[in-house]
Amino acid sequence: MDIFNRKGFLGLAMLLAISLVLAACGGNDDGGNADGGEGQTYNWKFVTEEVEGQVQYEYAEEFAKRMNEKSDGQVNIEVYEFGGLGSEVDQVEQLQSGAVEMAVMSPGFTGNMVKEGQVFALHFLFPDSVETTQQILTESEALNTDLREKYEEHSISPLSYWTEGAMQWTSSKKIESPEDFQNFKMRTQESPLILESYKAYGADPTPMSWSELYTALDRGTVQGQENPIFFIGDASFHEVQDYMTISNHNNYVAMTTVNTEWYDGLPEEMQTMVDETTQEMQEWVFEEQDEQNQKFLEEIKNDSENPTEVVELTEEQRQAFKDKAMPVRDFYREEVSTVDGEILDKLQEEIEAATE
Ligand code: 6CS
Repeated sequence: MDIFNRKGFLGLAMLLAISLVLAACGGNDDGGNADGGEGQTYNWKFVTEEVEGQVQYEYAEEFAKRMNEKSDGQVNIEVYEFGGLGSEVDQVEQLQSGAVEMAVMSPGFTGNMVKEGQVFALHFLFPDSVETTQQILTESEALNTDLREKYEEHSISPLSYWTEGAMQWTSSKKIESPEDFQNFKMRTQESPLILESYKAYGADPTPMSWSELYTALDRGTVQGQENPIFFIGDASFHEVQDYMTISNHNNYVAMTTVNTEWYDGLPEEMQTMVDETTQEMQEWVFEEQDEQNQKFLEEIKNDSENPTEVVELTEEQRQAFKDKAMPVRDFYREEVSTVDGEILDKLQEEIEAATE
């Protein structure tokens, strides 16, 4: 499914959709925080960084369905798939301005603003078990209290953090050791620390929106990228790559976010309903990503028209990457963090406690 190859069409669709949304925002809408009386209806916009069928989009649809049912039809959430409202970074701005009330957001697109949020860029920080990672993301005080406060300084409230699965590398040449990354043109998201993590392996990282990635891989503008398996398969990146290294070097973390001022102004019962639904969705999204990641691994392996060699790393090979990745944590503490690495320290303690 390579919808983003049709760039001209996408650009036009983006402009049209942005104008429609902005027009809607200009009206006297019942976006949410009126008095909350009987009969009050709520129409919210929920934007995602993925398209129909992919985990974030399906998450938002399920969230919308549950809120509508619980509120007996009072809450109507319109879900926007990626592309309709601009780039991932445009979407961050739309949430901050209140043009949309809710967004699934990846910390990889907020790193220039919320420095601490770059903690998710650190390789080999979370445990190998995706299930334990999800448990940590759900329960962590470092993330759900301390990091949340950092985001709220920018009008973004992360109500939850969840994994879309372990990330793997796809590439046009075989990647088995940090040496294979020498001068390798790697596509990444925007956060400076993601770039730093790849520079630590010797690679030459380039930030880019995923809407341009298929074409960039196809043309060799970049030689590789990282993502969970479901995303690699659904976006067809494997069609234009020769290898997929099962590196499990990091988990893809997404956040369910709301505009802080809008959320604070919601009637109490609506806020509670949003919070409860967000918590319920943690289990739902774990199952969803797990199912999709397993399904697409089989599809990629069985796609004989577009063969991809799946490279399994030995523990020794993974260790070589870990050795290069560890100094990036000091870089985070000393050069990135505004609180001397306190959030990372606390998170590491929580990870240790969860994996003991
Ligand atoms: O690689 C990316 O940028 C995209 N990957 C995922 C799994 N979700 C959305 C994001 O923009």
